Amino acid sequence: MVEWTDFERATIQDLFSKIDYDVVGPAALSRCLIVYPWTQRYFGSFGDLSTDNAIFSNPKVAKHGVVALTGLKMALDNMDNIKNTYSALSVLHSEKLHVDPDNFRLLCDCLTIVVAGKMGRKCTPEMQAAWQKYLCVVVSALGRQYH
Ligand code: HNI
Repeated sequence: MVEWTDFERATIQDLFSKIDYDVVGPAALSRCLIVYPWTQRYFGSFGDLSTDNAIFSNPKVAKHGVVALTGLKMALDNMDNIKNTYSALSVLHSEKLHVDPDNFRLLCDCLTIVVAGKMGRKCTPEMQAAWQKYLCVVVSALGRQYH
């Protein structure tokens, strides 16, 4: 089981409480689809992803950005049981969606850039370390059902 300090728990809670899901979720997923265009291959049913503007204004991308960000927050209420929290989503992404698990980290990195961009200098190295640890643990849990 992953150990969390009080500072880490409080920092992650605080960061999530300051996130505007409807802005940050779509921005992170759009960024991922633009910077790592091969991630578009999983979203063939989402319509036009042919240009940066098409991605930014695609309502399905926006909606799914919020879904993924909400999914990332699931662990917040289950910090001592993160592996089990993601077992169903891990099976879904591996067995049904066939998403290469390397992509989880790419999306999380895009999310970190968006969050850090919004926070500016308020984001300290210690806060970023706690956030990064949380995302790493979630990514590991999401990749757990792959074989
Ligand atoms: Ni992901 C569906 C959570 C990364 C491709 N994804 C979901 C759902 C959640 C979710 C929640 C909805 C499940 C349901 O309907 O039961 N995804 C997450 C989380 C991450 C993540 C927490 C964290 C990194 N997903 C990714 C990545 C990709 C991805 C990196 C591809 C590059 N996900 C998908 C696809 C779907 C999906 C594709 C189905 C979308 C749809 O609506 O058809």
